Amino acid sequence: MTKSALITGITGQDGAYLAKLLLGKGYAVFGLNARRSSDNLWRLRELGIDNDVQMIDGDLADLSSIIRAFQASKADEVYNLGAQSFVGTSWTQPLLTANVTGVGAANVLEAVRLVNPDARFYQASTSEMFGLIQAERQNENTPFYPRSPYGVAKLYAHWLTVNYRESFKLHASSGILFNHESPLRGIEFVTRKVTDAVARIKLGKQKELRLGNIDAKRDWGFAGDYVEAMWLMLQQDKPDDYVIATGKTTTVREMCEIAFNHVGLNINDHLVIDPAFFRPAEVDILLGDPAKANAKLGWTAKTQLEQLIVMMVEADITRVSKA
Ligand code: NAP
Ligand code: F7E
Repeated sequence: MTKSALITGITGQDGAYLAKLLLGKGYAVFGLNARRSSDNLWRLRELGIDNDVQMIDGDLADLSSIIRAFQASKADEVYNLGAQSFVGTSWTQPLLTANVTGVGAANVLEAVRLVNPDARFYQASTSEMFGLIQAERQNENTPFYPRSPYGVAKLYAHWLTVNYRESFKLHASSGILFNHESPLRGIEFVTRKVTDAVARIKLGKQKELRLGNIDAKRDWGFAGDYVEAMWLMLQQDKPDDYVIATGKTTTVREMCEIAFNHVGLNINDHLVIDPAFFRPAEVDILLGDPAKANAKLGWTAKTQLEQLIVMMVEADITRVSKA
C-alpha cells in the first residue's frame, strides 16, 4: 500500500527536501499551501518535484482548512514544518508568530486527534528553545530558556506535542533540530545572506556585507541530512523527542571566513558590523548532543560545515551569474 504524507511548510527549505525524500520512498506527498500573491514554489522547482507533490489550500491559522487538507490527503504521516521561522521577525510580529508557529501546531494536532488519531505526527521543534543555555551541550534533558518570541511559541508547540502524546496516546514526536542550512535556505538567515553576498561581491555586483553579532556560535548542519531524521522518528514503534545536531559549534565569523576564503576574498575588505542586525536578546551559543538520535535512530550528520558552505557559495554563484 502506498503511504501518504501531509507536509505543512512544504514550500520552505525543509519541506522541499522532505518532500523529495518521501517521494523517493514511494509516498504520495501532499502539501498544505498557504495562499500567497506571488510564486512560492521555487524550491520545489529547483529540486524538480513541483509537479510530483499535490498542493492543498490551507493556512496554519485556520483549523478547518487543516482538517479539510488532512481528510483529502488521507495522510498516514503528518509533518508540521510550517512556521513564521525567522527569529528576528518574531520581535516585530510576536502575535503572528504565536498564532502560526505556536497555535498552528495546536491546530494540526487537533486535526489529527479529530480526524485520524492513528496518523503519526512530527513537530518541528528547535534548539532556539534552549536559548540562554542551561548546559554546555544541550540534549533532550536540558532545561529550556527561550530568548525570542519565536522560541517561546515553539516551546508551546513542543510541550503541546508532548502533552497530546501523553493525553491522547498520539504517535507524536518532536525533533529538536539545531540550525540546518542548504542552497534552499531563505536569504534572511545568516549563512545564506553570507553566501549570496560572497557570490555578488565575487561577481562585482556588491561591495560590502553588513552583519550583526558575528561572535554568536551555532551548531550548523545540512538540511538534506536533517529531514532523514524527521522520517526516521515517525518509523519508530514509539513516539519520542530527539535532538538533531552535528555536535560541533562555530562562530558566525568563522562561517563567513569559509565562504570568503573559498572564492579567494579577504573578509576584512568587505565585512561591516551594523547595529541594525543585533537582536534585542541573543542566543550566544548552541551546541547539540545528538547521542540519543545516533543510538536509537542510527542517525548522524553526514555533511561537514565547510562542505555545506562551499555548496551554498557555488549555488549562489550559479544563481547570481544567471540573473
Ligand atoms: P522556512 O524555510 O521558513 O519555511 C517555512 C514554511 O512555513 C514555508 O513553507 C511557509 O510558506 C510556511 N508557512 C508560513 N506561514 C504559514 C501559514 N500561516 N500557514 C501555512 N504555512 C505557512 O523554514 P525551514 O527552515 O524550512 O524550517 C522548517 C521548520 O523547522 C519550521 O517550523 C522552523 O521553525 C523549524 N526549524 C528550522 C530550523 C532550521 O535551522 N532551518 C531549525 C529548527 C527548527 P511560504 O513559503 O508560502 O512562506
Ligand atoms: O542567525 C547572527 C544572529 O537568523 C544565526 C532559524 O532557522 O535556526 C534559525 O535561527 C546567528 C544569530 O538563525 C546576522 O544574531 C549576525 O546569532 O541564521 P539566523 P537563528 O536565529 O539561529 C533556529 C534553530 C531556528 O529554529 C530558526 O527557525 O547569526 N547574525 N548577523 C545574523 N543573523 C542574521 N539572520 N542576519 C545577520 O545579519
